[in-house]
Parts: sequence; C-alpha cells; structure tokens
Amino acid sequence: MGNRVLPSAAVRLTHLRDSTSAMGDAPTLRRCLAEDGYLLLRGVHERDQVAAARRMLLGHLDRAGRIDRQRPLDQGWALPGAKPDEQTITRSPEFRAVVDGRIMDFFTFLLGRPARTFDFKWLRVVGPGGFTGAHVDAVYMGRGTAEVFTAWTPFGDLGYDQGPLAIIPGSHHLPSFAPIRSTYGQMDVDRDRIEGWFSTDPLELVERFGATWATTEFAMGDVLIFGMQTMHMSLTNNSGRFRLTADCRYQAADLPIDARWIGERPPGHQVSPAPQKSMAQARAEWGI
Ligand SMILES: O=C(O)CCC(=O)C(=O)O
Repeated sequence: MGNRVLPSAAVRLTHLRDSTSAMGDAPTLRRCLAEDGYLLLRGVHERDQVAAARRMLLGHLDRAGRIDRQRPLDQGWALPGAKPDEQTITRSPEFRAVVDGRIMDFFTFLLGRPARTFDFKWLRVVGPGGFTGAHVDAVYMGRGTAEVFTAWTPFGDLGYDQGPLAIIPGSHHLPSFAPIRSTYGQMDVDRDRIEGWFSTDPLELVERFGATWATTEFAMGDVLIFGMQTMHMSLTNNSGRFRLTADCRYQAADLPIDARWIGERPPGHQVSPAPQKSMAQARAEWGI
C-alpha cells in the first residue's frame, strides 16, 4: 500500500462499512457519513452503463497501443505508453451517463435539495505499480462550500490487487487528526503553492496519528462517497492490469462552488510549473 508493505494487514487495514441497506433512508445515510466520513454503497450506478463506459475506455487505450492483445481486451492488461486523452473520454456520452446519471438523483436525495456536480471529472488510469498518496480533497477543491462530496467509481470489478481506494474512517473528526486538519487540511495547493499529498506511507498515519485504514473489493455499479476532510489513499496496483476509475464531485446546487472546476473548459489548477514547497518542508514547519 503506497510505498510500504503492511506488516500485519489484519490490524491496520480493515473493511469499509457497507451502508447499502440504508439506501432509501436519507437521515441514516447522513448519520453514517457524519460518523465515518464516507459511504460505501453497492449498485448505485447501473451496471450496464458502467460496463459500456469501461468498453469505451478500453477501446481508447487499445487504439493508443496500451493494451496487451495477447490477453482478452476486457481484462485490460496494461502496456506502457502515453496517457490517454482524458478530456475526450470524460466528455463522452458513455462516461457522462454514469457520472451524471442516477448518482445525481442520489445526491439530491442524500442532501435533501437539488444537487449539482463539478463540470471537471477526474479519470484515473492507474497502471501496474501505481498508487495515490494519502491526502484530503479540500486542498484541491476547497474554494466553494466545505460540503462537497467525492464519488469514487470503479469502471470494472476491482480486486485488492488492482489498488482500490482506502479511507481512514473518522479522520474528519478524530481528535488525533486535529493537528492535520488545522494545518494541512486548511491548505489550497494553488494559493499556498504546496504539494497535495500528505504522505505516501500508510503506516506513518497508523503509528503517529492512530489511524486504521479501511478498504474493500468493488464491483461495477458500486460507489464510495466521502467528504473533503476524509483522509484517503489507494492501495498499490499490484496486478498487470489497468485500474480504471473516476472521482467526481457533488454538492447542493445553492451553495458556493469552486470556480476552478466549472464551465465548458474549467480552468483547473493554476500552479506552474512546480509547487514551491514540499510537503516535508511544510510538515516540519507545522511540527507534524
Ligand atoms: O483513484 C485514486 O487513485 C485517487 C482518487 C482520489 O484521490 C479521490 O477520489 O479524491
């Protein structure tokens, strides 16, 4: 996981709580989200639509020479090469049918008022050896309301070996994470010109901040929803296949929104060419 092999996975890595049985009960869903900082919900998206988007994605990768055709195309065995054209993919009707589809109605139900989504969509094509470091999303998209939610969607059934996402349950309110929330959690990567990942070492968060990580295997249609101060990272993709996922943002339509991610051509991050401050330097200054 990240840059570490966990010595005793049973102790430090547990299963995400499944809230699917509360799907029709908005107050219970809100309570779970407030307690855990996330919701694991099975079968939110229509599986056929996710499968169609997966075929479209694999088609792009195949045409770019990124798929090993000695094996079945639908398994997505990876070859090295250039990144796919993410903008074309995330604007395609197949992709939008999933991330702008039933999930919008779900957020309107969850929030109890009309929801809207950021126009920018984040596509992750994670090859063998790839992973995402530990971070909170507020540092990337915190200029509107704090009540933004990420919906993380796998485009394919996803085993542990393909590097699914992991969460630290309660990290948005646990007292042991208060020093992180009051320093790192207040950053804006563009304004503060700082790296976004807090750490690449999951054990450091266990040993220094009392974290337990939680993850699961995913099936097409499942979604993992979490808030802006929930610490998360991914397991490492230890398979030879691509891990294809998207993470998209949703919030109440009447609340302020982060303008970097809105519009026909969202401006996005404005830091260039490199962050001024490393996370190591910032953490030394914060004393954490
Ligand atoms: O899928 C990943 O590896 C990263 C996703 C993520 O960091 C997010 O959804 O905020």
